[in-house]
Amino acid sequence: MEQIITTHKNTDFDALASLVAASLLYPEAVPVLPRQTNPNVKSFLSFHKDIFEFPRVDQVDLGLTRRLIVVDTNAWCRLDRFDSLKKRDNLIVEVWDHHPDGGDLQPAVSHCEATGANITLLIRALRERRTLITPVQATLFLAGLYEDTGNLSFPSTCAEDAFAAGYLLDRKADLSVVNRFLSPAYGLKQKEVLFELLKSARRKKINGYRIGFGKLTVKGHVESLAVVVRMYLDIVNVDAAFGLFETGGQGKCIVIGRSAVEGLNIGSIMRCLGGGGHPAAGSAMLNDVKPDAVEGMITELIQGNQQASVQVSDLMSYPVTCVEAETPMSEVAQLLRRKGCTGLPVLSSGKLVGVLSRRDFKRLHKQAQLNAPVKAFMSKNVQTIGPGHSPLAAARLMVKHDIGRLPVVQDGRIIGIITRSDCMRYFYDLLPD
Ligand SMILES: [Mn+2]
Repeated sequence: MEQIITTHKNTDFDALASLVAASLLYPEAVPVLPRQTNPNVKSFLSFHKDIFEFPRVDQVDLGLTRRLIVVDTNAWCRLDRFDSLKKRDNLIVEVWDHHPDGGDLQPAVSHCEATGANITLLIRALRERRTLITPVQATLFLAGLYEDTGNLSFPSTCAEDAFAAGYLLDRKADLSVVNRFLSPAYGLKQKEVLFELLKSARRKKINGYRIGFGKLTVKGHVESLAVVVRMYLDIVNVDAAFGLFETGGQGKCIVIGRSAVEGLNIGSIMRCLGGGGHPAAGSAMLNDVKPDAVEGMITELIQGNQQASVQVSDLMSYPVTCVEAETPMSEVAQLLRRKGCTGLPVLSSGKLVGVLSRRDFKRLHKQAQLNAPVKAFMSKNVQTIGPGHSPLAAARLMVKHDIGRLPVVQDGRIIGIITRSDCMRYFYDLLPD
């Protein structure tokens, strides 16, 4: 076979959809499926046997292959039995992938972009070429699109994914079929795993994020562990959950991570552990490591993760106008008016002792009180935050204590102040570059 299209092992719907779409774009090429597909894909394929039939990798001759088109992955190790092509020098590799970090395929032709689902990239190409697709194809493509974007809800979803979904519905994609095959494979075995995970559930606070770790030894092969971890995340109500599965006797640890918040990138954590994934979901397989050690590694990665992403120190304002504790209220009122701010930290011999906000002036009843020192009216229960924390941690603290600003303190000194609107601006992506 001169031209071959293939995709990653443990083929999911996005990968299968991309394989089928690529076969429309490259009619001369033969689509080849890895031997392992995930359980939902397996049942979809057996149901649609007459429509989607592909040779498996052990049924094709790679001797004459000169062009390899790879979809939904960028790494040799995720392909099934294509190693013999690795060293062939007249081979042209072409890649369609939406995983943001490059793998080692080093394609001559690359169609890579960070979209929520890979199928979105292929739908764009099919539409440009005005290739019509059948309702059955549209249904498969939509299953892939929904699977990889969590029904368009994962933070990695982009506008084009949603437009592509609209196009597929217009092409008569069947939602009841999509739902039937996407409905998670949650059976008796999965239920047992979930119950055990919940028994061992541990919640930890790491860098302002609530993280759940569930550890379990599983005997033999349990399918759909990712579905279980997703349910575990919802039930224990954390920002991210990790299932650490020791497979009995083989000394292997399977790690599955799911995140419900932006800023905690599961994919980059998993890549550090030798695996891969997306911002919201990923997995890795480690050899000869105990789950406790893996938990330690993940904890450190989440702590380190903050260094690479936006911190409170990037959003805070400085220098900060402060007042001394003895300053009369009349002067503070003038200062607030002049600076146009709604609150000020109060210092006593350089140390933060309180915060005065505009609201506190309501407690002034007599004119004479304007001569009283600010320390009599300030609130002394001061919440502060360190410069290295995440904007999310700052926002949480403000919501919890119903306050609009947090002094940023390092080594006992105020180095800045972060306000609710600083956080809002960040979360709504209005930060200037
Ligand atoms: Mn994908």
